[in-house]
Amino acid sequence: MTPTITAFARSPDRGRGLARDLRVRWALGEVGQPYEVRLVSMSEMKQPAHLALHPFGQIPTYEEGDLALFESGAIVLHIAERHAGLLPEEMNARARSIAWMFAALNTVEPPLVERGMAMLLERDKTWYEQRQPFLEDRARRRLGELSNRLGEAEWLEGAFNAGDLLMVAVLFRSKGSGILEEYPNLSAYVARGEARPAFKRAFNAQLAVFTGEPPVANNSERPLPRAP
Ligand code: GTB
Repeated sequence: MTPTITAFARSPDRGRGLARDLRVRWALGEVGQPYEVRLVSMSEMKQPAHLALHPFGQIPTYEEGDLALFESGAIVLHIAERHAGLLPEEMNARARSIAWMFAALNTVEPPLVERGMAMLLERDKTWYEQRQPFLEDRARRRLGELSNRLGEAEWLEGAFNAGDLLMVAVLFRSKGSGILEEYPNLSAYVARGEARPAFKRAFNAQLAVFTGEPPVANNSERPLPRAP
């Protein structure tokens, strides 16, 4: 059964990879699973039909038969568990890959998001100048620790897996903000993720929502018509 995901009808970043449907599209692409996309507006996301799928009125969601999921991490884990290619077979290696998935979402993403949100939304606040150095330090500490662990390795835990997919997706959102570029091995790690054909297809498909052009390299994706 072809799953359906939801994505922004008009993403504030104009489809440049910040919205979290990117990681779900990427995971589906890595395992070769075609998918449909239902685009939702900001107001539709807060209506009962969408809230039934996502209690917090957000994207992405994932529907497959009678299964409905929210939270990008849970969705990527579901995809990785149901298809070969994103988690190692050996149980200990599999557990470590899942640990990296949690690390990406619970340990690395929060300080990066907090820093980014403050830069975006709080610049005119009286506390901004005082608070920002703390947020910068927290983000740098996490990136430094991750950079030390990755070292010169290509991926975090052996071959590319769902842990790398989520970590690269998290780091990618800070690309160009200056802080990621302070860690050349992390920049190179993100570049390796971006070079994967499934990442490119996912990125192009998200961008195509904004430009209105059909996705170049993902013929399996057919945006569904919007509800009247
Ligand atoms: N923990 C959830 C997950 O991982 O799935 C978080 C989901 C989430 O944050 N969704 C955001 C959303 O629906 C879109 S991704 N927001 C609407 C709302 O909460 O009302 C975050 C995002 C997307 C695009 C930008 N941008 O373009 O600047 C910034 C952040």
